[in-house]
Amino acid sequence: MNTASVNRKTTDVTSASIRPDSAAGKFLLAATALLLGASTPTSPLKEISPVIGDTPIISSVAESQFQTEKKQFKELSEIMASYSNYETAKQQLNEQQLALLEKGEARYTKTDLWDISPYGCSWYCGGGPSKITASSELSPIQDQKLSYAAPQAHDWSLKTAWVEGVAGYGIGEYLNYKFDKNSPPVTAVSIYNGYLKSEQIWRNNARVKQLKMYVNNVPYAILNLQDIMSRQTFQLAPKPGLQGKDADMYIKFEILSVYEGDKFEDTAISEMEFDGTGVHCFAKGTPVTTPHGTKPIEQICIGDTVLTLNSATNAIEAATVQATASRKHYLYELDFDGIKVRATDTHPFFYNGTFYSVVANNDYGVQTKALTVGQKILCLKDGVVDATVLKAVVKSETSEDAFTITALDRNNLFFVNGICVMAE
Ligand SMILES: [Ca+2]
Repeated sequence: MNTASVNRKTTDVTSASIRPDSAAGKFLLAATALLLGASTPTSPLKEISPVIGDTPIISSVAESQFQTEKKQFKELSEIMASYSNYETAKQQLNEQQLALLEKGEARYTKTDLWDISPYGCSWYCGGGPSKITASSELSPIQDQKLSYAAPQAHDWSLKTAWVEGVAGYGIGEYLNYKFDKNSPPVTAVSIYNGYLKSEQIWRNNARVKQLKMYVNNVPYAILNLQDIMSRQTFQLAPKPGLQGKDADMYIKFEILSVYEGDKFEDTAISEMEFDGTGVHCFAKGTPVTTPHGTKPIEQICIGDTVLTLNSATNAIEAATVQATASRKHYLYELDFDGIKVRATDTHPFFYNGTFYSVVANNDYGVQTKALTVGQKILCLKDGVVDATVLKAVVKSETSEDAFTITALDRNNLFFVNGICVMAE
């Protein structure tokens, strides 16, 4: 039975003057509801569990040590800058200074321990939400100048949080993230649950147990959060990811249930960060290996066939391109024993089951190791899988158009200038 005939029957019921609160009326209404349900079957929403990441250290002792080391690092940077040669400068340092240098700018250019802003080139170079709103916000406490507004859940600081502003635990309240049309696709979200300003504040306020996620107001999934301070990453969609191609896209997170706070009926989220595809690229003109020779990467289109590596069997297999992307980027020139590839600093290169990139990262669901001079990387030589060695890395000073393949129908490794890289 289709919906039209059900609707007609509903009309018949009313015209027959059977009162809906009579026994016959209740039976007919129930039967109609069953028929309506049967004509539009709905499958239960998928539930997603998180991958647990780093746990932030937010004690006052750790913060004081961080600020001391930050000051020492600044002094160290000034010493290093006074030498024209980096390696010569390093020889002047003691063990403690070398350790400090190792941790480097990624750590000590941050404001404080709660600062989780990305270092180097991340998905946010070309992507990210353009506006964040909430159904309600807790009013700022007088004289404290603290804000609990929606953007506090996306300001790269765990010291700030969005807190819902209704009576009770805020069941049904939501955060809504806007992604402009054609913003790079979203594949994952990482959530810091609760108000992480201090352990005490975290315990006193409520944390989220379940979030209902909507894409453009259509229910999409249930996110099951754990009651922990660690980063919780939810894989939302396979590559290439969620994107508003013809219009802006909205991803909404509604509170379904909570872990109660010790002191307050206020539910908080310190941070929600997104990740995705389409922003890690290669320079224009980079040759991609296909079954019929090479093709410049900017000319690669959806439906094209390229050669890929099956990492399980080491076989070379043809695969179809399913998505591509282009952005402006600062690139690094990597010299593989005379073969040059210009790529973004986090783009993964492959060797024997491990990924490497100039800046080690976990942007693709795989942890990459630092790609340093001397590292072997797989390559294709005369149709045979071989290895080459990285001889030099040079950073370019200007931002330029860059391109990549973001999804293939099989395997996730292809070849640029013969060098084996991950599809992203
Ligand atoms: Ca925050």
